Amino acid sequence: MSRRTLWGIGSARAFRVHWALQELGLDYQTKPVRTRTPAMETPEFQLVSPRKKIPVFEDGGLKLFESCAIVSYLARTYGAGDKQLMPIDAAGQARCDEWSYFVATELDGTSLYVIRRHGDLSEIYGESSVAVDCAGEYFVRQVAVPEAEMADGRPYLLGEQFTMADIFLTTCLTWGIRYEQPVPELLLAYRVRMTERSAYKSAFSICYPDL
Ligand SMILES: N[C@@H](CCC(=O)N[C@@H](CS)C(=O)NCC(=O)O)C(=O)O
Repeated sequence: MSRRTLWGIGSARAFRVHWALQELGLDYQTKPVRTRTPAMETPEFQLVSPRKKIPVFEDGGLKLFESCAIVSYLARTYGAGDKQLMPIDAAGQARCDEWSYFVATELDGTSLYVIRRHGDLSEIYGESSVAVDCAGEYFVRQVAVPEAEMADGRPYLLGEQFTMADIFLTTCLTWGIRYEQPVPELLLAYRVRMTERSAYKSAFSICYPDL
């Protein structure tokens, strides 16, 4: 049995961790807990995740929440040889963090999750078409930032190297498409390239077994 366990399937945040694990070639076991299902109510899950959120990742005695922090941990702990999810130099790592935080805060937290909270989850968080519309407008403005960065034709967000920032950006682009947000052509093509990676496909089949 692996020392690593990932709790969570069927969500973009959980998918980030599955994808990172696959990119790094790490073995792990998956606990197929989906959000807002009875699997979240079991004593077993509530012991692991009192905040009732996925993903949760366990590595031996270490337990981590927050998809981006988990992926960052994996990158820093297990990146080696040709399996790296961030640059090895300090400046490159700072740039990678910069883009990762940008995507996590500006695209995920401030745009897409606001649309979700006050749209699909309005029964819990309150219905607000104003919040949904404003968050959509904000998404359009913010997604233009990585579009401008990649206008020089670079294959990845940081340039020539695939990093965890690509994992975060790709998951937010997929989410944006699902929410019928206007994603720029350049980023649509980039997203298709990312989804062709074999690690992406392996992660997808684990995280979305019904699709
Ligand atoms: N910022 C967290 C968000 C975690 C999160 O909200 N997960 C959702 C599924 S994508 C969840 O478990 N929601 C259950 C709930 O809020 O009740 C992360 O990136 O891991």
